[in-house]
Amino acid sequence: MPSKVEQFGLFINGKWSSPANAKRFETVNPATREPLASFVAGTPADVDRAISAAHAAFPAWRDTPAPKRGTLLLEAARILTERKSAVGRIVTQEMGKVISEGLGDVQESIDFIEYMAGEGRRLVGETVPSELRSKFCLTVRQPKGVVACITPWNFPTAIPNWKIAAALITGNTIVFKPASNTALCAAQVVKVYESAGIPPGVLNFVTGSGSVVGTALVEDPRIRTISFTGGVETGRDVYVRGAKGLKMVHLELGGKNPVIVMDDANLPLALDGVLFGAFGTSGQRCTATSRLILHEKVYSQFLGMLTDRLKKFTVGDPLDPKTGMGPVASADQERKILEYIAIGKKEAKLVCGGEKLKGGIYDRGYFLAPTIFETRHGSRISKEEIFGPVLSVIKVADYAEAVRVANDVEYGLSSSIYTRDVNRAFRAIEDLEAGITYVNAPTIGAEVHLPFGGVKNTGNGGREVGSAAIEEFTEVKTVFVDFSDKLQKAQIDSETAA
Ligand code: UN1
Repeated sequence: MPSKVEQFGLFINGKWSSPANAKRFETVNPATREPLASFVAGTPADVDRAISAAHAAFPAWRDTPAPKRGTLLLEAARILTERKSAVGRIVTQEMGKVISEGLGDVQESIDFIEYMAGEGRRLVGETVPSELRSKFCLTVRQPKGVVACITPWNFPTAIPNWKIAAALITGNTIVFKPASNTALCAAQVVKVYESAGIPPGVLNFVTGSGSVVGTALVEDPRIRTISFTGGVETGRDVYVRGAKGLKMVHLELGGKNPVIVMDDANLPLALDGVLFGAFGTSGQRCTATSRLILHEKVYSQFLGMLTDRLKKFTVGDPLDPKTGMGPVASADQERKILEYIAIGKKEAKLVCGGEKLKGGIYDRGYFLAPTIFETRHGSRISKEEIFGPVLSVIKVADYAEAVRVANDVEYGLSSSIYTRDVNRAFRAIEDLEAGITYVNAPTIGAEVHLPFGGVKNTGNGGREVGSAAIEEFTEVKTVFVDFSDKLQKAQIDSETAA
């Protein structure tokens, strides 16, 4: 039966079109299970056409002055600002995060596009003295060529824009493959750049599965850089495949982010932070607070405060501004999280939640109760990434134990400490093994003009957004200009250059 939802094609070389006899898939509202839009399940041939278009568009885009590329980005930011409420609503409908966060996702996109537009007038290199006379030494930044941006569903406009805006300002052309379950959000991103006047072939959009579209992209020799955000297993596979072609692979993967609440913390402040960090976006942020490491002196008191507040916490329609938490993003997510909850029930003490919600609107969507376990460090739920609204609470005797527990996981993305002791706060900044540390704030909410990324299995050492975005998408060229009109030999003539 033909579906009534809007049918999207692929966006290749400046045109939306559907290949003949294309297989299709639909995205679904996780709060209602209603279909939202239909997309092409791309094939290796589609990927090939997209890469060819990007390849052909590259020389002219590379040679467009960066400030002019910046003007296009500013226009994209302006258009997205105009569309903010409509796109924010689509984010909430397709991904399930509450509407304030859906709008926040779009605002994060706008902020970053504007920031990158300004980079068009910077893209700074280095200028350093030469060891010889009449000689300049400097560096310039050049684009990498055709880049692949492979993005997740949890920040379905922001993370695509983190990659696209940075790749564009630096002069690269792009093939963009979004997560399948938030393809409508991704299509909104593409439409913004289309409306801003992006030249044909500079940004291409291919929907479809990771195993087909993702693999074809990662293995094509014309792609020199891959920027991937997603799960650890897929990330490792992308890295290995990319390595064979000696590609640069940027990875942003999982987290098991701790909040440490010390005995001298402002407890009401910490309570707000832990709730937002653990249950914002239904816990489906790479930066979500999944571990609460509580000092024993405030353990019972704080746990009591947390459970009291959770009784008033509303789970429901994410479009209703009063809702605290929406559904999880998909049936697949619901299944995986429930599996972890079952593990938790065996190895830990359930404090609250721990179930799929039933009755009324809950029966139509993927609604889980916000869940808290008291557990010991070392249990599976305290160490493995769950990516859902599940918080593990771990009791510690002192700061040293808190840091030991915080660091003893395979990930290192975000981290936080609540304390009023300034020395301890700075000590924690040094001690916590993570790419991001917050003091007296939750583990979520990074701003886009600072680098984002993590240590250990969170990635392979790269950072994105902030100034790091420029590193991600450029090659550095070192330039020596000798205006002495004679052969000067570095290392050899330099001793006598005086
Ligand atoms: C993510 O979870 O993958 O810092 C991104 C934050 C957001 C971005 C999260 N600005 O929570």
